Amino acid sequence: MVRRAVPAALTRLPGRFTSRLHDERVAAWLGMALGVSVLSAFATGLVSHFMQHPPGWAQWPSRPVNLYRVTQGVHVIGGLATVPLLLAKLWTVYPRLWQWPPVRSAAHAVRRLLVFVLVGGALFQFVTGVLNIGYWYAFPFLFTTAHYWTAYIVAGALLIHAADEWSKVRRTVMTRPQDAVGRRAFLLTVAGAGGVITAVTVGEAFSPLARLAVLAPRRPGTGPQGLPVNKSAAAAGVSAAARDPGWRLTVTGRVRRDLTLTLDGLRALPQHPARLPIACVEGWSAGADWRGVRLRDLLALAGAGDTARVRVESLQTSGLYRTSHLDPGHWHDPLTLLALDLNGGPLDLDHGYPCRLIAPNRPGVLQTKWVHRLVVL
Ligand code: HEM
Ligand SMILES: Nc1nc2c(c(=O)[nH]1)N[C@H]1C(S)=C(S)[C@@H](COP(=O)(O)O)O[C@H]1N2
Ligand SMILES: [Mo]
Repeated sequence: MVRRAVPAALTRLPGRFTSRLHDERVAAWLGMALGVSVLSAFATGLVSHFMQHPPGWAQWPSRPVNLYRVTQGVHVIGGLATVPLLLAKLWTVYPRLWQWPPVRSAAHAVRRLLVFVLVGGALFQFVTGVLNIGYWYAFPFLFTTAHYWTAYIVAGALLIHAADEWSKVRRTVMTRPQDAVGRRAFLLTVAGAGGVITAVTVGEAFSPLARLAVLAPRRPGTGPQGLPVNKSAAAAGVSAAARDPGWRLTVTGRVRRDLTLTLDGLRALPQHPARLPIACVEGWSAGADWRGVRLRDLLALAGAGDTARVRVESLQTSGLYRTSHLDPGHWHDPLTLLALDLNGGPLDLDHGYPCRLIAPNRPGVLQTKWVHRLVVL
């Protein structure tokens, strides 16, 4: 059988829209690129979710040290770079919104509904994601919960949509276009816009490009001790309690002996260095030199069981991130510290003075600051 090239006129979307870029071929290329980037957002998003909410039967490894830094950087920076693709795709296909008659059959109705779910869900993910990293909590629902559940809807609708359109995609990408309507220039412009967004944000995670990161809300190298701060001591309401000379660290729960240590007492224990990043869920990250007491040394002193989990509690009395949990794999890691020093000096109040948790391969939200109690579970 001879494969016939499809005449350009047939591949164009119907309607009174004059630009010849409202075209099946453009839609197919953009769709493929979007498919890859949305599915990688889905995968990296799930990593972030299950790191913060371990399912019980699986523990997240503490190595490689920078894994979460990379997956979340890909999620957020890749997501931002995808915005021009999404807008271009919607512009390319929007004439179809006005197709007439709006519904031709039951199957057609289901198809259209699926596309509405896909478009609505994708816009929702991008808009909430961007507002969240911009610290603009304009929505009345909890960002993570809504963003998490919508992700399944988008991923599911995307897979069905891709299967449904696959024959068109194959036809258009495997034939040579007969006309020249500037598709290539259009697609290159869209890709270029994604590239520019990447260039001006990637420095929030990749320090050598920090100075270029003009669009990033947080940048490595800025902030006290050269490290950005998300929540300051004042905002967390802990300034007085953290500076109080009466501050003690207690280790309690399922231990053989409770420990109570002063700051000098903690400093008298063996101190170890660790080069580890803060890798915020919002995509920015920065490496730093920490120094402090290994968590496993403290827990051994208290006589905690090897397979115990540990709850790390902050002086902060309210807020989502006042506590975090450590699995055995994480607290046994020699790089997991109760840090007292950062980049060569005592921790700044905003970085968690008198002491804070720092552990490898872990989201920033779990690196609890202003620690005052460890509870062995
Ligand atoms: C510009 C685009 C996007 C940005 C800026 C963005 C941003 C974020 C941020 C900041 C988080 C961390 C939330 C937290 O743990 O506090 C997150 C988590 C997540 N994202 Fe996105 N996102 C985007 C697009 C997407 C897309 C397209 C999908 C999937 C189709 C997706 C799926 C997820 C999932 C599943 C999580 C985990 C939520 C959880 O921890 O429960 N995201 N995203
Ligand atoms: N007690 C407490 N610890 C916390 C937070 C918080 O709000 N309260 N914020 C977390 C978040 S979101 C991040 S990204 C890191 C940032 O640490 P840094 O300010 O030292 O860079 O601290 C984490 N530790
Ligand atoms: Mo964070």
